[in-house]
Amino acid sequence: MTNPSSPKPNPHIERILTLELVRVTERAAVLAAKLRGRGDEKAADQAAVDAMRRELNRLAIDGTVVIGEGERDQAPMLFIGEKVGNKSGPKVDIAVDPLEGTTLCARDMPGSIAVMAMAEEGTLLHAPDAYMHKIAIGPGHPRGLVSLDASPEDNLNALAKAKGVKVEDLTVLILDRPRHADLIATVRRVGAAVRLITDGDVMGVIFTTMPEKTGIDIYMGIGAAPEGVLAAAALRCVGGQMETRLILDTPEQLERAAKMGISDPNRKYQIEDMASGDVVVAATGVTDGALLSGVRFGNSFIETDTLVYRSATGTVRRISAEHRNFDKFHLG
Ligand code: VTB
Ligand code: MG
Ligand code: MG
Repeated sequence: MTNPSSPKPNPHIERILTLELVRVTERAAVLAAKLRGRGDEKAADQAAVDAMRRELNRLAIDGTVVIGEGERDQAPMLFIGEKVGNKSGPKVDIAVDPLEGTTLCARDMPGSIAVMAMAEEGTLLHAPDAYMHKIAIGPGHPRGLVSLDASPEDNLNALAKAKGVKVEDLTVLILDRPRHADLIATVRRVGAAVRLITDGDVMGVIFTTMPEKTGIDIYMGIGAAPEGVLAAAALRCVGGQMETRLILDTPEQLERAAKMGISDPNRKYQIEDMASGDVVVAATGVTDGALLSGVRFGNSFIETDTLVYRSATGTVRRISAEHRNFDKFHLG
């Protein structure tokens, strides 16, 4: 018999928190967007961090930042290990990138977002601030169709076959970095197209989940590890595939990673190794992008555009909001 006075805790992160997450990324996005195109990455980032922290601390959660702005000494706010929330709710892990694509925002270029994930305690990979090999595709394909251990050529052939198209019809998203020169040349030699982005690979990975809207079939290359976990959490909600491997090549990096619980530096991570539990992810556009519009400042209201993912049900919601109470944004 169940005792009605002591209900079992809900195994899923309470549904109501999904909308709370949206509020958090909306506020961060609005504050960052105020500083779009001003050439000041730091100011925009700081505005987003302040807003996100302020909103997080209002939530009925007992949260711990596991992916944040860095370690306590370098990051005054939203540092790894920082407690957030008003402690009256479930114990959760929090992963944040208050302004993903600071340079995009400072230059008012497409693709910057405010993004966060909230998960059951202990279920998000504590990724060190290091680089990571990443490969990702959207849902609807057999597990292992593409892999970090296969050559780009084999991966592209396998994906083309699975999609019933020619390799020439595929577009690969890659961060525009000198380290990717060989990869880019290989992809083009094999026949696929390459779309380069200057920053913002959380959204870049998410692009693979909606190829009909974004034109992106697969993400490849090396990006930051914290961003990898945020993207993995979103992909997990819709059944996308992603493999990653950390790049830890200095003794300091290895030591740091060990401190964060990473015993095998060469381990290949699947999505479930990065986000294993119940997770909710929200991303709000700061500047315009293929999937999210940037913040619009009108005379009577501010508009935001958010995607919010929930693993428990696989639901993706797009929340377009008109905000009329400007006071809550502390726009100054
Ligand atoms: C990416 C991207 C980020 O860093 O992870 C990238 O998502 C990788 O690092 O927006 P480098 O810039 O050092 O190559 C960003 O571009 C910046 O955080
Ligand atoms: Mg950031
Ligand atoms: Mg970032």
